[in-house]
Amino acid sequence: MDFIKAIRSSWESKNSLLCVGLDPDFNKIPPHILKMDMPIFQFNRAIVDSTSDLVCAYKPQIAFYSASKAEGQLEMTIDYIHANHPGIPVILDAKRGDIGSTANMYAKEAFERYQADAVTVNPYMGGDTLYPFLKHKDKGVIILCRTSNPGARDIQDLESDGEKIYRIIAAKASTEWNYNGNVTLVVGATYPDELKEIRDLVGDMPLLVPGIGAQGGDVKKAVINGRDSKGAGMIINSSRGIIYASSEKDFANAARNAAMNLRDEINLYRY
Ligand code: OMP
Repeated sequence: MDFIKAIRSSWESKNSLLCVGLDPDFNKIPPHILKMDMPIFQFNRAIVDSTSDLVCAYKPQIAFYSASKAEGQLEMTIDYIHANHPGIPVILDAKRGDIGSTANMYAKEAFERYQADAVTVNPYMGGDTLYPFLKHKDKGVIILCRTSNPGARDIQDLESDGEKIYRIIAAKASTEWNYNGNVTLVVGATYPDELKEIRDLVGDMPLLVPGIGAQGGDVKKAVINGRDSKGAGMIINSSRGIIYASSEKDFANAARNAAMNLRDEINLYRY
């Protein structure tokens, strides 16, 4: 699967910019699922089966698996999505970044072990740490640019030669790092003004936009400021707001309703 092509085709065929984040937490998974074998996989499978027609992508966050020694269930989840819902890209959220030889192993982990279609990476260590990911032409490399958290300003707003760091990252990501056309940027929905600025800087490049739902980002502002020239261009993630819509037996159906509502709300502001 070519990630950028797959995401563009997903936006169109599904009429959805919604990405559901698969961040399974033992404290929030319904009790009847916790009693099963491989509860994380069972939980994810139910969420995926109930939302697959509503999403453009899924995004598992690796710490929710490795913290519970459940990497095997992460592999199973990604295999399951590819086998049963072909065409939906899976973004492995790992926020990797290290010297080249180590980054090669991180790329192998994401793309060979987990068979992810895209991975999130941290550009703090510079271009040479990104090339081991960027060289995989058919894989998406999703670079942190303006993150959704309150402390995003601490470093990303610092200036070099009068230009803010997140603007420098956006400029580099859309030119020298995008030589294979496989780059996407992370921009938090919690910073709608910066979303607009970054959209203006990078043209129609896809943006991964977390921060909707539990982090309180405003859907209307995010879509109006972040949409591309075709009313798409955004992979809008919600994790807790969808997957924990209910902690009872009806959790999968509740997740479906939450996903449908958010997809429809996003679509109100695309054009
Ligand atoms: P919810 O707040 O539950 O929707 O989850 C947000 C998800 O997006 C989590 O998996 C975060 O790790 C991730 N995320 C952010 O929240 N902010 C960012 O700036 C970047 C990410 C990410 O790279 O996905």
